[in-house]
Amino acid sequence: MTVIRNNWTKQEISEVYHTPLLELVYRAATVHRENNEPSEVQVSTLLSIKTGGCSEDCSYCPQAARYNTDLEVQKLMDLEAVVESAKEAKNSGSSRFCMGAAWREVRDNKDFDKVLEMVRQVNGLGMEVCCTLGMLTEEQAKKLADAGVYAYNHNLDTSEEDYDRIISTRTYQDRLDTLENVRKAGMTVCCGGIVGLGETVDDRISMLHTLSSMEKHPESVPINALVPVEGTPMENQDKVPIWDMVRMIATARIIMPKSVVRLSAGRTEMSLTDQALCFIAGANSIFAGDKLLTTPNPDVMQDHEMFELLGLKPREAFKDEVVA
Ligand code: SAM
Ligand code: DTB
Ligand code: SF4
Repeated sequence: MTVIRNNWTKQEISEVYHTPLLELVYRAATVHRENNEPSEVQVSTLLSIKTGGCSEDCSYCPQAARYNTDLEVQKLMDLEAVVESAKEAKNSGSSRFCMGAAWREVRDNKDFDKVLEMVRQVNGLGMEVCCTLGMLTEEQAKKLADAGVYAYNHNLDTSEEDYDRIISTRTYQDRLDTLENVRKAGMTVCCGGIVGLGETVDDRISMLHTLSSMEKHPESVPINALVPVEGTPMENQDKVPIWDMVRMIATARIIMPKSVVRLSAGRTEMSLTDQALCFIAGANSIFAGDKLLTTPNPDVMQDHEMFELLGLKPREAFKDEVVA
């Protein structure tokens, strides 16, 4: 049985990351088989419940108010429309429903109360409810947990050293504090980052080091390939080579053997073969649905066909209730 370690050094992670590619994939696939059911893939659907107009300056994000992106700002959605959307997601095979808001942080107001009601109702459908609403206080985290939030997504995005280049309106420590509040409230943690922001390989290793050094590994680790959006400072970034995604996923799988590693944003730019390689390397989750938050994602039928072709099956909800 694989031992779960929280003391991986940067040097060790770097050695894993730089292993010759096929050897790395083989090793990750082995760790994956020892710790997870390799044909099971967790399927999550995202919904942007409040879109655009965000005060932050995250340089990759189409929802930041300060960038001139072609995005229609929308106020918080109505409860009924959100529940309807969750039902559709469930019917198309998703076990997790993730509600995202373009907020810097949660404020204690009517909108938050409305989100809490959304959480209660989606939870009532028997889905794992996930939220990503920005920074949280301990009290707000508790309220979300009490309403039935199963997972909270809050990404590190890049390394601590690289953070200021990407975002200036909050600190890395702010991020870690929210993650701590999420843990204290008893929600599971969904935390990962983005590849393709112009970071160095050392930044990637440093981010993986922060994740794997957490007292408890995040239950979900989303690995996003940057979706370059016109109008953002990252609009001209080169496409992430598939080999970099494979290395990130394989390394995450080896150092966090039991976490769900999500092949997140960027799948529209990947072939089925590319995605298959990511699943072999230990990815065991995707976002399904024609849209991520604001950018396109492969359509549901295409993903059904991919699952059929590769012999993958969607994982049922709450399978990991007992986390090691
Ligand atoms: N506002 C909240 C926050 O920042 O935590 C929640 C929503 S925010 C859009 C969630 C995450 O989406 C970001 O942390 C980032 O990792 C990811 N993301 C945003 N724009 C992206 C892009 N263009 N490409 C890839 N990932 C992106
Ligand atoms: C995560 O790691 N990726 C998702 C989710 N968590 C919230 C968001 C991806 C967003 C991609 C850009 C967009 O669609 O706006
Ligand atoms: Fe706002 Fe989140 Fe986008 Fe940053 S990533 S600009 S906090 S919506």
